[in-house]
Amino acid sequence: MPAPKTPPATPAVSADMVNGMKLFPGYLDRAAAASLVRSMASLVEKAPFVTPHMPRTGKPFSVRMTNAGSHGWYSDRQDGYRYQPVHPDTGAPWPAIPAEIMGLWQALHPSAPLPECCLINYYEDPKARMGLHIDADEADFSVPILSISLGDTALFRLGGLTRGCKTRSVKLSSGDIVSLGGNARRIYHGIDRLYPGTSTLLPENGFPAGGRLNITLRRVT
Ligand code: MD3
Ligand code: FE
Repeated sequence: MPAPKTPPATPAVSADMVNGMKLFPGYLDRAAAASLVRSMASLVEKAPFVTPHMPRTGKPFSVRMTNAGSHGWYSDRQDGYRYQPVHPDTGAPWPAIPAEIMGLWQALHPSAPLPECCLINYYEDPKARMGLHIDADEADFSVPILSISLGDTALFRLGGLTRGCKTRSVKLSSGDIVSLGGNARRIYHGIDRLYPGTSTLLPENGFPAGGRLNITLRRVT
């Protein structure tokens, strides 16, 4: 998939929604999105999806996850949220971040240090969701996060810097990319629900029909 070499002068629609959140609706066309799904399918052969669990309570996430890169995010009851260099079940280092994904980072975040984590969230269950949280396990909040949505549309909720802040909702569809820098990097956010049947991107190479993949790229250290 040929990623653009330079950031688009005028992003598809970039609304600077909250300070530092830029949405690029439909940044990936169908062919580019399908290519990413295929590269996720081959990654999952080396690093199968795992179910994270909440610290202390041990409640399972409804979303399954895997990673690429030197630092993979995981959580279990015993040791809680963390980045670790190896897959929790296989003990093998996470696979390298695919070149086409690195290309998207370089196109959209040209002056940022390279990402060390490519976290893949798989919403296979149509009821899968992700509660309101902040991403706080990274050392440097000045580096933006990049998020790529593939498959069924999801309802993304964004709040403010504290849990009690007002929230608003945005739908994220297949091929949409969101960059989260500045204040947006620190906001509460989550996925309230999926809209099953809104995308025909899946099935594709090894993935069953339906569901949603979200890829986030992060600098960890
Ligand atoms: C705002 N993932 O993996 S992507 C996550 O769709 C996560 O799977 C959601 O929240 C998903 O942590 C939302 C958009 C996103 C990603 C990271 C953020 C928004 C963010 C980090 C800080 C602020
Ligand atoms: Fe998050």
